[in-house]
Amino acid sequence: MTHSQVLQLQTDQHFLFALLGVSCVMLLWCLLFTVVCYVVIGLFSVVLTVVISFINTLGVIFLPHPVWLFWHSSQRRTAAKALMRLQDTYQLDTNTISTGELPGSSSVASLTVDDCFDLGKVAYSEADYYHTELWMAQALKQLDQGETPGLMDTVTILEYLSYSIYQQGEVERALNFTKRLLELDPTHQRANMNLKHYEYLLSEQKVEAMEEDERRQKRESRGQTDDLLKYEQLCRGEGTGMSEFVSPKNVCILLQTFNVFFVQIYVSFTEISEKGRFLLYHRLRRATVHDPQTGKLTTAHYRVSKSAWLKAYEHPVLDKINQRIGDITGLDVTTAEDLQVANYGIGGQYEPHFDFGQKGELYAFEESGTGNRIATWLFYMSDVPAGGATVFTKVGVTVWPIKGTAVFWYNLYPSGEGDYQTRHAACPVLVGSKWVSNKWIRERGQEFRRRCGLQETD
Ligand SMILES: O=C(O)CCC(=O)C(=O)O
Repeated sequence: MTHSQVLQLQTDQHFLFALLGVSCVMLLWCLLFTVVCYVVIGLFSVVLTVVISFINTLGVIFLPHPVWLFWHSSQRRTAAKALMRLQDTYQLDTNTISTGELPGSSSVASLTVDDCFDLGKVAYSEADYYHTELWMAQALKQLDQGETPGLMDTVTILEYLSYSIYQQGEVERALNFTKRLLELDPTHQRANMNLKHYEYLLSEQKVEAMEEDERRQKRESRGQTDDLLKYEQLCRGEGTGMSEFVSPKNVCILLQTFNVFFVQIYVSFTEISEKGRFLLYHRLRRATVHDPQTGKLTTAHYRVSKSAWLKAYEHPVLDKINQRIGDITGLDVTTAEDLQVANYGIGGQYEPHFDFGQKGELYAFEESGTGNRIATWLFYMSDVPAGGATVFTKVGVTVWPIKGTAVFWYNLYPSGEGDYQTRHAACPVLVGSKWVSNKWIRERGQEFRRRCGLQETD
């Protein structure tokens, strides 16, 4: 080895050592940076908590806790909202829910004071003072009955309770709960301020009795539209039921209500119920709706279920089903959509809607070239212990899901115009799980099977 080669080797070695040294230093810096970030974020959240608590003590009558809401996991919030939806739809009182004695359910799971408080807090975060009051009152009731609270204390519950009552315009009741709070904690700064504020309002408010009445009415209907009120009413079975007409011998039972034509049939495809579920278990995804503005598929709070599509070639039974639907309805099913299987868990629902694409709406059906959804075949693949009916809000009909039955209706008049009497919905499941499948039959292919009428509504 020459002298210059030895020198070169030494230089290379030095270079490698230097590189190693720099890498180690950089690694250490990265580690240090991570630790510092971790500590800074931790400190920041502590400072934020202190600042919020301080702001809270300054607050006069508000309970500005919006930042706490970031601590609520989104799943808890979603579950809490679903529970309140069930509570409204089925007019369940908080005690029934809290004790877990739900209709159709044999297992009893009860809620603790803290659970009730959490539900109230989710409602509070949505400025839903109606449910805040209900759940805080339930938490208080359970405390009064001697339940030991985990994290919550009576003062905090009373504060939320009185504030939500105040927000609903019932100052006198809010005042009474504030007084009760002050008996427990006479130095409570915000409650003392609120007390003065409520007393002041009451001295002025006597003349507002009528306004108060109006507020109460508004609160009771919770700003619901007639359509949604009807939906809830029918979900509770306060309408014309259909199930009592169904006979278990494949007999079609017809009910002609205005222009809507229903048939609930025992088709006894138990095979599809079992195989369909098996085939789809891993394919189910959150169901989507068409955004009428963009024409694109999107998820929506008013449709809560999981669904997937089954192609006819995936199992011989699917072919049989298509044939059978075609035979029963007399319609051409070769242009129909694939079978959509849907599963609704507890609280799962689909609020009132039409299956057909409406005029002026951008809808995906146009792309397929097979026309609008002329008819719907809805197949019940499971029984549902409580809730989960299909309801027709315009004609006031409730169809209870019975495994092995199907319901069929035309969405369009023979003229091709949409029939607005077909507005329908899937009620929230109260207990159990609901499985259905839909076959949407299209206009193309029906030209000689269902001839056009001369009038729009023929
Ligand atoms: O599940 C139901 O009862 C109704 C389903 C429905 O309306 C739909 O998927 O369009």
